[in-house]
Amino acid sequence: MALQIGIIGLPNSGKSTIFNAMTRAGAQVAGYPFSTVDPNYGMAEVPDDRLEKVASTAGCSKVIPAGLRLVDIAGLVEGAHRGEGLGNQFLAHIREVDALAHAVRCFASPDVAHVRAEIDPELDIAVVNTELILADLAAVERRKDRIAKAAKSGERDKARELALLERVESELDREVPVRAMGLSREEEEILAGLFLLTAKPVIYVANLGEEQLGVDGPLLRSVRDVAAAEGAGLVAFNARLEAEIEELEPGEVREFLDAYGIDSLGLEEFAARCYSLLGLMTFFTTESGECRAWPLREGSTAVQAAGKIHTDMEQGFIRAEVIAWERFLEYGSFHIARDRGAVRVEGRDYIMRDGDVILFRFS
Ligand SMILES: Nc1nc2c(ncn2[C@@H]2O[C@H](COP(=O)(O)OP(=O)(O)OP(=O)(O)O)[C@@H](O)[C@H]2O)c(=O)[nH]1
Ligand SMILES: [Mg+2]
Repeated sequence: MALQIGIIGLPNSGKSTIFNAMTRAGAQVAGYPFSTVDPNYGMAEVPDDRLEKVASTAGCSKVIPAGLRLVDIAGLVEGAHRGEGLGNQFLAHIREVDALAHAVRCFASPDVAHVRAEIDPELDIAVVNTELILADLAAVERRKDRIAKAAKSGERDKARELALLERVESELDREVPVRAMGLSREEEEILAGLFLLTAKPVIYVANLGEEQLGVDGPLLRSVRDVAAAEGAGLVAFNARLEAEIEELEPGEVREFLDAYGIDSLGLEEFAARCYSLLGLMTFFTTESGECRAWPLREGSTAVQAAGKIHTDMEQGFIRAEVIAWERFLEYGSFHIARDRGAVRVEGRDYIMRDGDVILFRFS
């Protein structure tokens, strides 16, 4: 199963607009709240400057970028943890994803309803985060009840888990998300089975109005302050404009950006940041005229990488022939690089590096 980013936020914050621009999947976008009910799923391409270079060096006619799976989730409102709005149903959808992109409305528009009269990013974020925290508190309490007896009767790991749960509970009570609690790897593993919502890594997406582009205004600053306080990521762009850019011919993009004073594509940065939020890196393959970028969890081995391509490759794995992408460009082909001794032969436990160009040998 590919790793997934869930787009969350208040109703009408622009989640479906972001999703569509990223995936071209054509989800419903509307000026009324709760236009999304069932989640939309789609793949977004992750832009990578290296891919075209590797492809043209290898003489590949077909180029396939790495994909990122996005889930556009229904808007969350106050009381969602008790089932308000679409409540528990979408908390369950949030539970399924690996990381969160939290859309925050900064754009003003009389045509698009907002939960309150004014746009207040800090308050809006708090409404959503409070719901996630309350849902986590409920999950922690349920788990405490379940293990309390075993812990009291002297089961060592249950007693340890209970102590951890109590600590987590008191931090959640102070509105600290689990991701910001500074838990150890071991503690995270103990909690993993609870699928806590606030343990997921987050990137905030400030959805700016056109007039706010290129300006470090108060609304953007307030999103940045929240992100910084949590150690979370931040990207800022105008979702509707970015969606329009996606529709343009490549030759028209620069002019369009200049007209709005935008210096780079927000969605491209967003894709790249989501990718690293998920702890992903990229390797390249160049066989049979097809150059492809593959996403892979950092720290994965060669045999795991082979498994991303095909289970046959994983099961019949013999060896991997590897060269860093920059060196691949220098030599101009696998063949020449191999002749000059620049291609390394690696076994199944080789830890893959970002930018490896790789050829798997399998039986
Ligand atoms: N002015 C302006 N309008 C936007 C922007 N982004 C989205 N909208 C509009 O806001 C409305 C809501 O956008 P959606 O993408 O449907 O919002 P959503 O968060 O998916 O909403 P729900 O699914 O109802 O929770 C639509 O009318 C969009 O056209 C923006 O950057 N600027
Ligand atoms: Mg929507």
